Formats: sequence, structure tokens, C-alpha cells
Amino acid sequence: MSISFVIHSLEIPLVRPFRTSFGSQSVRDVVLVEAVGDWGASGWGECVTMAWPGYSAEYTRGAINVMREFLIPTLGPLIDSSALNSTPAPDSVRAALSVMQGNPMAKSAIETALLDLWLKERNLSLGEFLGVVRDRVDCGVSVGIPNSLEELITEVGQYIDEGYRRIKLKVEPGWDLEALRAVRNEWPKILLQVDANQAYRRSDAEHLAKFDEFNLLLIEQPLPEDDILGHKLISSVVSTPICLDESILSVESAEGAIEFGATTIINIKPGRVGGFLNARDIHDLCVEKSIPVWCGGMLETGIGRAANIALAALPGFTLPGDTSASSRYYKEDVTQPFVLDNGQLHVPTGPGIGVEPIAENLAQMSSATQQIKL
Ligand code: SMG
Ligand code: MG
Repeated sequence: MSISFVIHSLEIPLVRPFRTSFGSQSVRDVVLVEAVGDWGASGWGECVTMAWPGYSAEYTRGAINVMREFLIPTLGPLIDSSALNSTPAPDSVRAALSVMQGNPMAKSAIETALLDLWLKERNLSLGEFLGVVRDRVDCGVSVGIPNSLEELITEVGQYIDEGYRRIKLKVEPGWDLEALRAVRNEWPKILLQVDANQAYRRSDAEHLAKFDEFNLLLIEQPLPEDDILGHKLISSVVSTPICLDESILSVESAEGAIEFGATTIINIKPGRVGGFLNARDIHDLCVEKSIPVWCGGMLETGIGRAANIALAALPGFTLPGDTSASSRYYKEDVTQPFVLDNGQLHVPTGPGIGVEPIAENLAQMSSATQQIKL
């Protein structure tokens, strides 16, 4: 048998610019990986890199390069040795990719495309495979850094009216206490949290302690990714729970951060941890350690979103995720849009990730397509 891969590069305008402590974007450059089986079916995965290495070291052009030159070729022997009309098992794909270091977002996209194909062969949904315990998930929304407090209040008000169950404000030095005060004055009771994307330093501990008066669910990734000790120090000064995002790259790093006392809540993103198998393993660890988790987002199209929603329906995902409706990001999605239903999204039930790109939208959004034959 053979499987070939197609890397689709897309450009989709965002409904509004999204600014974080590490930069701003108004167009999402999306990479979709398609695994094409020679029996006609395709599996899909989304590579969640940004165009530049601001969120993490990975970035889109580098991810495409590593997929083409190393990750896809390294799967050749595994795919060749698979039985006729059969996609290699998810565990064997993870093991084969693990001989290469780093690049979790690129690995996740390839692993998910093959997982989607493997599940379709078995007529199983990703949700069934992962072991979901609910058919819809609570949704939050991540609010970028706007130009003014007025804009902030308008945007948050719109999301609350749409039914989002939790608001997350992006913060950075110079855009934090005032923004929090403005939102809390307007909505004293909403579930509210912040995300700094590594913008503070250990010396900001006393400043971060001032966030405590706003009754936040959590402070996400205040310090640099590798500053595990710093996060522990901060949590001895700040009462609001510290939640790690960028620092958690594997089951081992999650266990280390939990045991060390650097985090009491974890944001799980399949792309950041190298795929859905690792994401599920981190979830299982956190359930065992009584650490609440929630599903992060990377401005995914419907392809990545569908799979994230299945993950978010596992039992340990007890906090609303950054799993927003398609309309939060895009006027038009590459799949059928995900629509908020009373602050929730429905877990897809079809085979595999449960969604496919709409051919017309894919063609219209596509900026480049690369075929990779093994
Ligand atoms: O998908 O709704 C989304 C974005 C959520 O804030 C979000 N993601 O650090 O959690 C995070 C950021 C990373 C992407 S920012 C461009
Ligand atoms: Mg984050």
C-alpha cells in the first residue's frame, strides 16, 4: 500500500487583528496536512504554527520544511510495512516520529492526518477513540490586546452576548490592571482569566500579586517557557492559580512542573505537545494528580477545532477551553462552521475528526500546495 501527503498552505483573514504580548496578526497562515490513502480516502491534520517564532520556537515555513525533509520521509518504512489498505497504528506513528527532536506542531499535524485516516478505516470517531464523556463542551474566548479600553469593553460585551462561558484577556506589562479593572467593573461575576504569553519576569511577582483582587480563574504562562523555578516563586507570592501553557511540552514536563509546584492548572494544546496521543496522556496524568485541564487554541480552522473539541470532551477538561466558534476567527471557515449553541460546541460524531474541508473554500483560500510521495 502507499500513502502520499499533500501540504496545503492557506491564508485566511481574521475577523479582527489578534494582538498578544508577542505580536499581532490579521491573516492566519494555515497549514493543513492531508494523508491520501491509495484506496481513495484522505485524513486531515492542522499544523498550528504561527508565521514567526513568537509563541514558541516553531514557525510555519520551518514546520513545512521539517515535515517535507525529515518527518514524512522518516515514516516511509512504517507505511511500506503496513498491511494492504491499512494505515499504520497511531502508536507506531508517534514512535516513528519521536526519533526526531522537537517540532511538536509539525509532528502533531502529520500524526493527526494519519490518525484521521486510520479512524475512518475503522468507522470510529476521534471522540470514541479518545474516550469522551460528553457530547458538547463549554467554550471560552480569548480576547487580544485592543487599542483602547472602550474597544475592549465592546469586544468582551459582544462575546458575552454571544454566550461565551469564560473570557480570557491577553495581558502584557502596561496592559493589565486597568484592563482587568474595566472588565470586572462591568461584569463582576463572569469567569475571567488572563494570558501573558511569557511577557513578565520573576521581578514582577509583586505586580502580578495585584491581579489577585480581580478574582481570576488563573494566570496563564506569566514567565518564559523555560523558567519553571520562576513560576514556582511567583505562585508563592500570588494567590491566583498559575496555569502553564508554553512550558508544558510532554507528559514528563507536565509531571515535573506539577510535582515541583510550578503549576496547578494546565492548558493542553495537541499541537504544542506533539499530537492527540500525548495530549491524552497529559490529560490522564492530570486526572491522576487532580490537576484541572482545559483545551487551548491556536486560531485553528474547523479542521483543528473539530479535533480539539473531541479532546475537550474528556473527563479532566473541567474548565472552558479556547474552543470558540468559527465566527470568532473567520468570516468563512474551511469546513462547515462551528456554531456556538448556548455557550457550547457539539463534539463531532462522524468518522475520524468528523469534518472535511469544503473543496471550494480550500481552493479559494489556498496559496500553495505541495505533494510529497514516499
Ligand atoms: O484559538 O482562540 C484561539 C486562540 C487562543 O489565546 C489563544 N492562544 O497562548 O493560548 C495562547 C494563544 C496562542 C496563540 S496566539 C496567536
Ligand atoms: Mg496561552
